[in-house]
Amino acid sequence: MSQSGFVVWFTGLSGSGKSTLAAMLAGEVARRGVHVETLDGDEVRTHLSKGLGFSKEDRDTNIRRIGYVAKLLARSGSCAITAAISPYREIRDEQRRAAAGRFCKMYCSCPIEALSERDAKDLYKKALAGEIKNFTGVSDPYEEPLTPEVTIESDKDTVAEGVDKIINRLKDLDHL
Ligand code: ADX
Repeated sequence: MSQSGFVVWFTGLSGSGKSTLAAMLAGEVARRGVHVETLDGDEVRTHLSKGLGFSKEDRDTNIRRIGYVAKLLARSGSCAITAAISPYREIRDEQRRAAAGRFCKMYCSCPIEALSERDAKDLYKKALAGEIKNFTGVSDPYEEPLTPEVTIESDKDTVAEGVDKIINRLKDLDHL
């Protein structure tokens, strides 16, 4: 097992399982004796990124802040898990470069139809009705990752299967 820290970066649409997987993964990583911190999108927006909206500019600022903190955590030996939509490829790639390669991208892939059906927070319903503007996947872009380390198919994989896939990949990459 490598001694240095690393970033596990989740990306995917709202409701695609990022936060759930991140929380489960954090438990598994901690169980292996590695210090872990999680930067969850919804939570970050209540303090570190309080006041930011969902324009491209604000989203980029949000992602750069998350990436900056994650990089510092990884540098000091932690596993930093992030779970924000992070819809833009260029900014995600910028965060990968900043983490000097110690960066693993997890893509939570889920068809928009499945997300709209589940829609626990009624966000897709409101977005489709035009009540929420610039909603990712409905009226705002989501750029799929081209080379994620792991793709979790959130409408097919169980949470346990998703976490297993991630843990195995992190072991292959010598992070765990
Ligand atoms: S990101 O684009 O900047 O990475 P982030 O993950 O922080 O997004 O926040 C996404 C969460 O904010 C969603 O899960 C949803 O609950 C809420 N939200 C509110 N408005 C929007 C919107 N226009 N687009 C996407 N998510 C939104």
